[in-house]
Amino acid sequence: MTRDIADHLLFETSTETANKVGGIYSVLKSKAPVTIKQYGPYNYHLLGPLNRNTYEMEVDVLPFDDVDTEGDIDTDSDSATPYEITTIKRALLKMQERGVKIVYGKWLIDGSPRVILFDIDDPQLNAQFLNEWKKDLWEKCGIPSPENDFETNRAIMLGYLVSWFLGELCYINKKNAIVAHFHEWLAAVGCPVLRARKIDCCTIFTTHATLLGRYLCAGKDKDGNDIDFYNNLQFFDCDEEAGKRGIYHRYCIERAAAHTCDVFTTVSDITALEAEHLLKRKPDGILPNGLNVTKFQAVHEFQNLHLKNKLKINDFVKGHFLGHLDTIDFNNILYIFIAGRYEFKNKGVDMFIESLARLNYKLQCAGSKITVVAFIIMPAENNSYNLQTLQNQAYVRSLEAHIKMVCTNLEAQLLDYALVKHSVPQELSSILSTTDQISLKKKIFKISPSKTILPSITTHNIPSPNDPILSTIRKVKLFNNDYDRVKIIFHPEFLNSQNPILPLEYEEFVRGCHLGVFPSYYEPWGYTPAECTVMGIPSITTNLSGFGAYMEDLIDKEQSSMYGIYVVDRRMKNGEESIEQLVDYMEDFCSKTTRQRINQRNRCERLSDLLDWKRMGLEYVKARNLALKRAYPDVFAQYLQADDQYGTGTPEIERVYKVGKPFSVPGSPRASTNGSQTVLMTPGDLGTIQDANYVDDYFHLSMGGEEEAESSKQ
Ligand code: U2F
Ligand code: UDP
Ligand code: G6P
Repeated sequence: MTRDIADHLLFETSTETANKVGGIYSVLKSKAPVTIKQYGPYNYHLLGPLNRNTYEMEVDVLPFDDVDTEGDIDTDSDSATPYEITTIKRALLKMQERGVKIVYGKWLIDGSPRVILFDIDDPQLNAQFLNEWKKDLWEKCGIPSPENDFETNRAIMLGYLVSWFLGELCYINKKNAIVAHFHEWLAAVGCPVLRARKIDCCTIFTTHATLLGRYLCAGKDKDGNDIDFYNNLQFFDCDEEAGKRGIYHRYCIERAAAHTCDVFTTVSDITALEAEHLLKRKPDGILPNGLNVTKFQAVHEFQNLHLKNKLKINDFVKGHFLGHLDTIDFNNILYIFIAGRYEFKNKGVDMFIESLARLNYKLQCAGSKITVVAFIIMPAENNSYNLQTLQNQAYVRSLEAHIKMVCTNLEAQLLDYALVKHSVPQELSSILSTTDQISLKKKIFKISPSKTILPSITTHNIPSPNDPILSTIRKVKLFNNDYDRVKIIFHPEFLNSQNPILPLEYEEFVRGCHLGVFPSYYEPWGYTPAECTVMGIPSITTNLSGFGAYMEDLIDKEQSSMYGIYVVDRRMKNGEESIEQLVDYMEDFCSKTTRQRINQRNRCERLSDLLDWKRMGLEYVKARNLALKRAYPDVFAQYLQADDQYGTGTPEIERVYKVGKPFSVPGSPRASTNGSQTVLMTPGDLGTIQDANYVDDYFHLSMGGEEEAESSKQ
């Protein structure tokens, strides 16, 4: 059947549609404005499971029973309800008739994309369909699913509901081609099911990490040693490894999706390499994660925001280190942090703590006057704030309020003194009333805690005696002693402005800090350092993170530290060498003057455009084109011939996308893969979406040793 590929409909499916869980929520939400710009309000929909507790805060619900269910549909685009929307609503109504509960509406985010949320937890629906669908998945696709894996059951429910919907839609809508894009295995059951049912649509599967990769990286081998993941990628017996970890059936879903989709992609080269070995299909290209840069853009204001938020962090530090403030110089203080999900080894927290201990030693030996306060912001099990933290903050806040009150009295008394005596008072006591003196003394006396109690390492009570972060801090003896130049604070919860001790949104906190440190071992992309960059805050990442490798490719090595992008080599160096490099970077950062830090922040913020969806989104456009080309090769070829007036081999469906402003290559960030040639490229040219991905080398990703270096010289 001939469908209109230029006027196609796009459906993106994810468990994080209008449902904040993890990084994919950030991808979909920040990408929405550029996708809507390309598709308009009617051709783009996001699908996902209904979160009954939160959807009302996320979605402006719209009716879908306001269309006729019978008769011809008006294809005139000017009609009250566009053809696309009428066909979608009819498909939803068909499902509703059979008992499926659906929420249709606009996601309350920039771009307002339309969402379709299926109530996959509805007990009645589960009773009616789950077993039937599990049986079907086994019979048609050979994918097993155990009785009580709740997460897999939900994935199956979502996959079958999405397939059902797209099947209905294909039957009702004969005009538009349909592109179905699935994110992560949890949302990807639809891929094999649509293929098995031969539904007339094309599919894309993007994996944001592989299941097995995450498990293997975080785990130990049979002798209790850390697994050397990247050097053994090609040797893992995937079925066996998945089986040992009890995730065989989940792995089957992921692998089936990778093999049955028309276009298979990941978020970075490093994950592409991993997927090739663990899922046994070489991805067709990379869809790197962008950011909605305008959201963060503060133009020249970002420097002021840094200062404003730093002062708020100062307030917290004054409370936290109460009784020890004589050892901290607030003109010589640096705030560094690590943040994200608590994956001790994968996020490189082990390396972070070890390098902090070494930095502490180096700063002490050098007699440095600097105090580095290192924050670890990672959600961990806790029993709320500890008493010391709350008390200290309360003392400082109450003293602050009292001093404000005394100062108001002081103003009047100073005026009287100046008028009467025609001079400046030599002693504060000559203008401070006795009552104020006594009350102030009482306050100060109350808040002089014992010097012998060290400032707490954590802000909360952490019940686990074996918490990996605390155990490692104990091991390296970073106890916040007065003589320590590096202090450490573990905040086992994400931040928000209602926080009683550090009342800042995460974004404000980042702006107030000096350096983000993310020495990840397993990080398919890594939003945290990217967010730092667009806020003009320097960061340290690794070449094992998608973001780090991406930036390493765009900025000359010698210049990247000047831009505040430090990339630790965890790929070719051993652990010890990587830690030393990390320490060197931090030491280098500590030696900077205020002026140098201001300059570095300016340069860093200038890199924002490299991370904007306006640029990154082009890869999504290419992936969709490739999917359409593979599904409808003849239509695509005709289209290409008719439309290729520029001789670029690119049909109009790609060119309709307009990049907001021209991408001009800045001073350092370069547009070549080895520094020798300069070509204008889009992000995915690093591993660009290709029709046939036959090349042996992993795009530009250097995993080889000297041999590779030699060949690149020739
Ligand atoms: C991959 O990340 P994931 O989506 O697998 O990671 P998650 O744990 O699902 O995501 C972390 C997110 O959790 C959010 C927080 C992050 O966006 O905002 N969050 C929260 O705000 N509050 C909570 O209580 C708990 C979580 C991959 F590993 C990354 O490298 C990629 O960047 C990402 C996107 O491609 O996919
Ligand atoms: N983050 C947050 N609050 C915090 C700390 C972190 O919302 O207190 C967010 C941060 O903005 C980023 C995400 O957590 O978007 C971490 O994403 P990343 O891609 O770095 O890693 P993931 O957790 O997805 O593997
Ligand atoms: C921003 C402000 C400056 C301030 C500086 C402090 O740039 O605009 O007024 O001096 O921050 O920088 P620092 O790196 O020392 O926190």
